[in-house]
Amino acid sequence: MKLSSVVKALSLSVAAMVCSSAAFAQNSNYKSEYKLSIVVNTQFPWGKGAEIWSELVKERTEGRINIKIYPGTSLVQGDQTREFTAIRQGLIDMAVGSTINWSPQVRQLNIFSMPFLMPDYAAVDALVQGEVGKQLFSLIDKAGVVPLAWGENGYRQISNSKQPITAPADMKGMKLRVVGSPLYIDTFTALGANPVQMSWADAQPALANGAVDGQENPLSIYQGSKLHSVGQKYLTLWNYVADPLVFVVNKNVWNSWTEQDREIVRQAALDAAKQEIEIARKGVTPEDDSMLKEIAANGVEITTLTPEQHEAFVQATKPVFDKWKERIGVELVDQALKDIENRNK
Ligand code: X2X
Repeated sequence: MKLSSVVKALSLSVAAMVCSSAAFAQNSNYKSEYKLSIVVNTQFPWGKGAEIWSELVKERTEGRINIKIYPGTSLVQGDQTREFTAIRQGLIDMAVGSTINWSPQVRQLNIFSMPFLMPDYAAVDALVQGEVGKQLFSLIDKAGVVPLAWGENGYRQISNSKQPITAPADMKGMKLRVVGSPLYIDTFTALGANPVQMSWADAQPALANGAVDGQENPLSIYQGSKLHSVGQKYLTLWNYVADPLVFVVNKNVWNSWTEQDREIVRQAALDAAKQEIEIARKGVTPEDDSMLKEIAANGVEITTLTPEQHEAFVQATKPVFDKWKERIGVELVDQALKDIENRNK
């Protein structure tokens, strides 16, 4: 063997050793299981989205990435407002989370909770798929969490155990459970109600024992949680806000994966989110009102607002909209308004 070939053979085998040890290091960085957090369980569209994502990832990575779902935000003892911080810190590896629950840490996510900003699904789509969605993803990323896809919890409708709501006056003094952003306290205070912030875990017993009179949530959550059985007999469809979901991964976990696996996880999130949105929109529209029919069949009185009644709620919450426009960022909200205006063009 010539010296040059010996050197070549030697360097090739050294290169091979370096490569395989790098591959080994990479694989040994992989955890045997990744913890994925969600608020509700896998019977809900939200949870189904997480389940589809997990299954696609397992299948497409041939088991290299194994996801275990933790419903009930159990990794933060049910306190969903601490979920984002726990993802950032690595206590949670992955999540499909609501923009509402993460808005204490990323205040711009409050944009979806601006009262009566988004009149229809086309408006929601225009925001998440457009410039606003892009900016929000960049803010989530800057906060240390890798965002991959937009899903949907849905339009949040109001229910209560006292009486039909057709005007703000009907809500006077009503004790209503709201989610963990102060924007909701402002909105319901402006409407004359008495809002109390609590986690979803605490809300269900509070509804059952009458500590609170009502709540607001998408119909899939209302129905899946059987809220008619805890006295929530009056339901008003007012489409005042909708909360998108975000499919995310902790940044260190993300960086520990090979580029190929990152691409698989991202594509799986996009595919799962698309399916999840379809599931979330089933049965709750005038074209397909099967879930509304099921709810009515349980003896629930469903109220749909006339345009005039709707306008009274918009006017009553206008000062809240203006106050939060400043807090969220005038530019971002103006971008949203522009995109909504142009949504059907
Ligand atoms: O707590 C709620 O109301 C829920 C389940 O919709 C969210 O996590 C935002």
